[in-house]
Amino acid sequence: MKNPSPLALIAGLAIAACSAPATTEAAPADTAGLDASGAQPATPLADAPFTVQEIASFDEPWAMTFVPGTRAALVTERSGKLKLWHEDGPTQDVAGVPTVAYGGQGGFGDVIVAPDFATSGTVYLSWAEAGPDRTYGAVVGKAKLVQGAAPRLEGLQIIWTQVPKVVGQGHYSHRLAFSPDGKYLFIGSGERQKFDPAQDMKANLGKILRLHPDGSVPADNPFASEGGVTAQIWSLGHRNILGLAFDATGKLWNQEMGPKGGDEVNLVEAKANYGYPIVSNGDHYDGKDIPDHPTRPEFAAPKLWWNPSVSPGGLAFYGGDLYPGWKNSLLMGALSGAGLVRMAIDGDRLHKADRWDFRERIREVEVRDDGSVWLLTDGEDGKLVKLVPKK
Ligand SMILES: [Ca+2]
Ligand SMILES: [Ca+2]
Repeated sequence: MKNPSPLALIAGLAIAACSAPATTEAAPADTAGLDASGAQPATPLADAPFTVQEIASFDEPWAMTFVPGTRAALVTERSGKLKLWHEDGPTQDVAGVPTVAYGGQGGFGDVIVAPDFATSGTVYLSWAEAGPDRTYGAVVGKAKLVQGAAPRLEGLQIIWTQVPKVVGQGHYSHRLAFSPDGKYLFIGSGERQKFDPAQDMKANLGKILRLHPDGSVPADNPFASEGGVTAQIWSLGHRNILGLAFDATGKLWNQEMGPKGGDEVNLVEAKANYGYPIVSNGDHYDGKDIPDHPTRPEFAAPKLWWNPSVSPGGLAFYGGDLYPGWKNSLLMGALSGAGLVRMAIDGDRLHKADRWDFRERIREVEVRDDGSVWLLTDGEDGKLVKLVPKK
């Protein structure tokens, strides 16, 4: 940093305030100040309220979802396999999966179940697809999961495509989430490491999209009247969205891998522009400055950000009872940050609450309906692990 930023000044004031005589009440956490921005020290696992139980191994696992009504989970492996893991039996390969463009950051992406899974068996998947002339783009498909001795996908149908496909295999995002009412599918679409598409209304890159479950565009989308892929857009100015999660009040949160020092968690609102690449509280990896959010208040600012970066992987809402102190939190994996981050939701605000040092890159976070927390670690020998509360 060449010049002291307004944030550094705020941080200085906050430190000065800390050395003042103690008051009876802790200062409220402020999302515009230190609580929102700076480094978050990690707690050793020995001091965490859980132990970590290793359950299974996968090859470059990327995403998972528990299968309702079973003791099983679907796990995507980036090179193109879909696994059906069973708590009480051997893991199965699921047949009928699409061909994925494995390379760079791409391959198999997210997997979620449809709101009507109990009757339809429908699952949604995202993956990277090759186009002409070395171009690539993410797609989203839906299919029926047939379980049993030879599990398979039936009737796989692509319902959404990144437009345009571009050269390069970075920043697909392709994270998926259904609204709590089950009426809308939200898709995180990365800016494909091309910066400007995040502000281009003729591209659906660097955006969060809102569709009907069949892929059609809801008539009340904020840009519906403009047609084309513009009509899909719910919010814009995003970079590489690697987590989407609804909380108990129906608010949608996203995390995104920022540039250097600019990883963000945002409260996602219709029509909002989150400012990338015009503003970021981080800067480009080559050292080039990106003006910070306070310089352009017309862009929606992150609720929290991390400098140094933690490189987010996965995002889940915690509303369970197994860890009463965690009720109404967001849990986020950290890749370079090698741990698990907990954020406490406070209305429209968010506070950094815990960060545990796993010494492992965490790619995915999932909460089971019994309130247990499960993680996928990243890489060729990725592990499915379960957090077990300490007595
Ligand atoms: Ca998941
Ligand atoms: Ca900046």
